[in-house]
Amino acid sequence: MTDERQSRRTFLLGVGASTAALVGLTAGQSFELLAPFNLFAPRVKGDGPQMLPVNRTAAQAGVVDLAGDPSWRLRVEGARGSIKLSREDLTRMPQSDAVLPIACVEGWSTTAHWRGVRLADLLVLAAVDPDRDVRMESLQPRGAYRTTTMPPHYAWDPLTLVVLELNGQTLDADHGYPARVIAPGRPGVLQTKWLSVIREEPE
Ligand SMILES: Nc1nc2c(c(=O)[nH]1)N[C@H]1C(S)=C(S)[C@@H](COP(=O)(O)O)O[C@H]1N2
Ligand SMILES: [Mo]
Repeated sequence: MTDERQSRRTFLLGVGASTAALVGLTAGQSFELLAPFNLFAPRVKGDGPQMLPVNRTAAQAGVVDLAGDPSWRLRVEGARGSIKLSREDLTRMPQSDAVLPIACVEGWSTTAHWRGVRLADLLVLAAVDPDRDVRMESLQPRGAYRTTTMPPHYAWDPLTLVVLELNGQTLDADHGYPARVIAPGRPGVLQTKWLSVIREEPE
């Protein structure tokens, strides 16, 4: 690698973009080098808070007050009962990392470093049936993307996270604070932000 390329990559990864770990995780991925030449993309890596484009902001979704409310709880419902977890409860659980893209149909895809609680761990806590679909609901009062239904294959994937941190920082309001989902191999539209309820779908 030439010095010029090396410095460009270092620049792209961002001065405040934390950690040697992130550099290590993304090293060798060609999109880092191609991004600056993709002049016609509506959004490119680096746009938006935490180096990730925003599809719909918290204000546009009408969730600013609910998302910032300290009495927020994530409800996880199984057939036999439900649990409620504060953000602090979630941060005290074992945390996992995943490097996964958001791929939006609007024409951008950006890989990011996600950290949070494995969805599978929450499903176990609420005794969710591993054969059932899982439904995620957002704090967002209306709009096509406020809920998603996730088949068990994705829900129990160890890389599927209820995300609390993005690129080394507390998840930004526009990216889904207090918590959002990220799952491998799902279109961006299904990566629900501002989670409120996760529940086992009835038969
Ligand atoms: N609640 C909610 N979640 C949502 C959306 C939304 O409008 N509302 N947009 C989706 C779409 S289309 C995309 S591409 C991703 C974008 O996530 P980001 O804004 O954090 O990059 O969020 C998804 N999750
Ligand atoms: Mo999207």
